[in-house]
Amino acid sequence: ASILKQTYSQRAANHTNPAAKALLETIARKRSNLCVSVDVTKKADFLRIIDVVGPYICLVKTHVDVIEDFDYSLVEQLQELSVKHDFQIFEDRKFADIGNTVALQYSSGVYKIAQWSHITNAHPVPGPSIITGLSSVGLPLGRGLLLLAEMSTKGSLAVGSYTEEAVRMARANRDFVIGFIAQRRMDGIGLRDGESSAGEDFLVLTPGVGLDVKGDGMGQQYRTPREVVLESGCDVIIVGRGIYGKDNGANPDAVRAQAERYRAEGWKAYQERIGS
Ligand code: S5P
Repeated sequence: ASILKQTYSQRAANHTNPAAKALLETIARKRSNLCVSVDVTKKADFLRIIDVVGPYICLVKTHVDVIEDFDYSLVEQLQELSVKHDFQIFEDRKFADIGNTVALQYSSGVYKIAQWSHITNAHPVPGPSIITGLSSVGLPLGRGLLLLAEMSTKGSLAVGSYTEEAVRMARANRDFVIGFIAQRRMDGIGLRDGESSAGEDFLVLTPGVGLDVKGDGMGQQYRTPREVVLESGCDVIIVGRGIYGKDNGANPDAVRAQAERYRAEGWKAYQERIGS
């Protein structure tokens, strides 16, 4: 059956990359295709929000470099929460440099992202060598990479042949590239004459998801979980401010209620998509 109609469990069984498999299994086990994006600048806010939303999510997306009081104990506490609540971790690093540099940025420095982040992402703009660099670090650790094939922002340049080339780069590196940050399914995009996408199953993780507002005044554009999962065939909804709000998640009951709401909407759209 087309990937669109397969369950997350069926897809997990056919994946060989450990990060893709673990994410799909977590989604199926927790009945949640919700990834929360926790873009706050204080450790205490970060950990409190994750502890509250933990039961409702498959994945936590971080921007670890915005945390002002970062120290490595934060990573350990994040890992403890990921075990307690059974979710995967995605550092949204958006690598974009030459292979040698991204390998250093991924493995080293203050954050040592490859040590703790199951999934990370990269802009395809440097070409295939960015995958070579990142996979030299991440593949031996069982990590997975997402390519930014499209963006949610108004006026994004990641369109047309850029998006097609991103999919071709992924297709040529299926051991490490597990999918895309994009706004729709990428199946069949960029295929040349005689090529087939049979056997491919790229995950599509989609940011720019919100139920109450259409944008943020800084170029972000929001669509609903239903538009993203049912109409556009994406696999995971990424929600940030829609869940933790304007006050860095100060009210845990409000944060929990939003997480439950987005989880329910995302799952309903998926069930409708697979026709169950
Ligand atoms: O195209 C994109 C790609 C990403 S990874 N658009 C995005 O918004 N993102 C990220 O998703 C962005 O960096 C932010 O962390 C999150 C969206 O946050 P929200 O508060 O607008 O839901």
